[in-house]
Amino acid sequence: MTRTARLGRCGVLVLTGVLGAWLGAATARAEDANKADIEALKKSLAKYEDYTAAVRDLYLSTVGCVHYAGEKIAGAMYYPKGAMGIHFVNVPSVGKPLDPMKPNVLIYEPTKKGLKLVGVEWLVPLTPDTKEVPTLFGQKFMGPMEGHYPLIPREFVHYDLHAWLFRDNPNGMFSPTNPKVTCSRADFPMLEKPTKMMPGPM
Ligand SMILES: [Cu+2]
Repeated sequence: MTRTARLGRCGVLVLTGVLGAWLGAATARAEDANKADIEALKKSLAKYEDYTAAVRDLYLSTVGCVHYAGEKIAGAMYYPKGAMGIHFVNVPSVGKPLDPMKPNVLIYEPTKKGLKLVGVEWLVPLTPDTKEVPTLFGQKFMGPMEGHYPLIPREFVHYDLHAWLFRDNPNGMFSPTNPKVTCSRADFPMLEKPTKMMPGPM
């Protein structure tokens, strides 16, 4: 190897190292920013620990406590075994621009002590104007998929993102189901089939 070639390779290695460190720092900064945003969001939603406050703000119960068996079906979403709980949907906000501080759905788990706020969800309908997959807190939404029948019409093709802000999830904060949440105390448990995926924007 000539001296210049050796120096050149060395230079590339140094450059790669510098770029790597810079990208690493940028990622860490983005993660910190997301963490701060998530903390702010949790604070602003704490009032909904009382579900009647949620109802007054038009987050209305969809009654069924949704859970999944963890089956894998070709062409359908994969939901790890676990529950989503009872969705309280704020219908007027669905289809409006995505607001990280105002999730479209609050999720409650029926417990011995009543309904416990465990998570939130954002819904983005698929429209002819959709150019790309929505993201929030550095997370890509799941979908597009059909509406979650029978509580939501199949025609409601959408993307969604769950965040388990108020209950640890061993599968990660943004996993769609939470194995630590259960519908065993629900009056209306609803075992749902994985939702069918739909074609998205090119
Ligand atoms: Cu959900």
